[in-house]
Amino acid sequence: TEGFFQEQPRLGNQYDEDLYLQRLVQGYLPTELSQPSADPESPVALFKDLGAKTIAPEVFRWIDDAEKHKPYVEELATFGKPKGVLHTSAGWKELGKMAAREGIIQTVYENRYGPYSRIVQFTKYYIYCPSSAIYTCPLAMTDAAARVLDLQLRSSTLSTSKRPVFQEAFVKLTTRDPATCWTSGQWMTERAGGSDVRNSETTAFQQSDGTYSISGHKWFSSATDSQMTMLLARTPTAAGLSCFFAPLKLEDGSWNGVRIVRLKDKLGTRALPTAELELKDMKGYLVGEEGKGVKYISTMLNITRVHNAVSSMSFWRRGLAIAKAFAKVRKTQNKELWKIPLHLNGLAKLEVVFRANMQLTYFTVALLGFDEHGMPEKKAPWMPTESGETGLLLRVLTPLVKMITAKGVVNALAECMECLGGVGYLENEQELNIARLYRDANVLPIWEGTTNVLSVDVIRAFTKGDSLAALNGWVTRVFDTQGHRSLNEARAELRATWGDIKSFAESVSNEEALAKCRDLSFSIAFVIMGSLLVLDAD
Ligand code: MFK
Ligand code: FAD
Repeated sequence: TEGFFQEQPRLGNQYDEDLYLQRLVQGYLPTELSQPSADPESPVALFKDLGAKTIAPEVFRWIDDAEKHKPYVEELATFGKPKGVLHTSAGWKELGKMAAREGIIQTVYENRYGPYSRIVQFTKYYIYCPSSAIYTCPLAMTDAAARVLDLQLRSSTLSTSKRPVFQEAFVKLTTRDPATCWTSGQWMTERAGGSDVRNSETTAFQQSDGTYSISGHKWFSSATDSQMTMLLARTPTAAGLSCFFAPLKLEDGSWNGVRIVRLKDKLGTRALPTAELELKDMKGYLVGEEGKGVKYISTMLNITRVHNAVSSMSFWRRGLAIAKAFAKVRKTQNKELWKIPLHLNGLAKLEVVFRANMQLTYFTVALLGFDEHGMPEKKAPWMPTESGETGLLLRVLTPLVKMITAKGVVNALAECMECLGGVGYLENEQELNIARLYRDANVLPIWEGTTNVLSVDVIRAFTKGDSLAALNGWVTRVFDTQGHRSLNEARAELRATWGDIKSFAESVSNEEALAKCRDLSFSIAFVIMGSLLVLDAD
């Protein structure tokens, strides 16, 4: 009780403190949406409000509860009857209700901000995410499932029997009412493979009423407390896998042919009920065309991969926020840490790389919004010229941004931990707990496609479409923009690097490209980041 006690570092409002986020909001939203306004529903007012809520003591208590009370399965009833009830913590549930109330996903589907809906939504998601105990995992899949169902509902070929089923699910995935809202799972991975799902063993047989009976084994299911899922299974009449929608529970509340074999014991994401599942006669509904399941589920993947990128950036930012708060109060050699150039240099380097990654992330998020909601009328220099270009750029940016931000955040959080010295390695109060963020961040490069798999996807985007040509068009336009003279050297360097990358990508055999695609993808990502930073500096 005596002697020296370190002054407590404190986090401030997570929007007000995040100067680079504010710059991106100014840069990627039009003036009418990016200005502070008295309207409490204006984007900036919403960001500020969430910036305060996300660090409220009760939110940290919910995270703590969610982390300390891991999910468990009550296998049997008192007299031995199989029960299989999945229990999650009160804190986890509260974090989910908060997400619904704040419209962390719903904002996109409410479409108040037109082409900019994704920027507004993902800014909210970014502010909420580091305080979510990774509730953002089910939220990501909820968003992606809503998108798949929305596209199905817009299709004139959707059968009249499936329409009300998909409509009900879509409404529940997109409502803000915490009492009735749903989340969704996404089941692809099986024992035979997660990156390559071609040897999947789950089967689906059509029933007389048009629905399917699905049986098999799913090796990883993260959102096991969700009300529905999208999954892949094999039908007897198609070579490729098919995609299905299935509720997890039947109307009487019993499982829809699902048995939790076990919950996974994981390094992190402790609050998330990741399970291994056995399916027996699960009732499902075919999504889209039979045998084209990978294509339909790719729509999901392309949304969840953007979520993964924004999650990475939000963890990175929280790590930096904690490291900076600490540097303000911790003294060594009788000076606050931030006044020591060596320590400050370390923080500055982390901040610069963070900013480059944020640019790539916001660019991708903006294009996703344009792809879904249409191109804005007013053009800015970073924007594609038309929707075709947007789609092609987005196709290649999505795997790129997921892989590079996920790799970056793991390293960045290790650095942020070290910035706190020994305390960085401890399980601190949640406000300062980099350990939780670090544990959770390590899954970000693995799920939703590993780094290798995503770099193979970059090559797929190049060989199966015109993404390389579109990228070349965009990059060349940026280099040709007449900007500030002081940036000409950076432009010339980027142009030369891009020239090398492009001629390599165009000249190599597919086999050689596949062997080298990881380095190639990182180089491409660096050029795009550099180009965006130059545009921003102009
Ligand atoms: C908090 C953070 C948020 C995230 C939370 C997530 C929680 C965790 C959830 C999971 O981890 S879910 C499981 C995630 N699993 C993966 O990401 C799988 C990784 N593997 C791949 O991505 C493979 O590339 C893939 C399984 C898609 C490859 O399968 P195939 O059977 O070899 O696909 P193929 O034959 O190359 O392509 C089939 C069709 O899909 C083609 O179209 P066509 O039929 O028209 O020719 C492809 O062009 C198309 N396709 C494949 N990938 C695509 C795509 N289309 C668009 N975008 C893509 N990314
Ligand atoms: P493998 O595919 O066997 O990969 C092993 C190694 O081989 C990796 O390093 C990979 O990069 C490399 N590799 C694979 N293919 C290639 C290639 N073509 N070229 C070069 N290298 C290659 N899945 C779901 O479906 N739903 C979920 O909800 C879900 N939740 C998860 C939650 C957690 C916490 C975790 C850890 C995983 C979850 N997964 C989920 C599974 C996850 O998506 C897979 O683990 C991941 O896609 C990798 O698949 P795999 O484990 O089969 O590894």
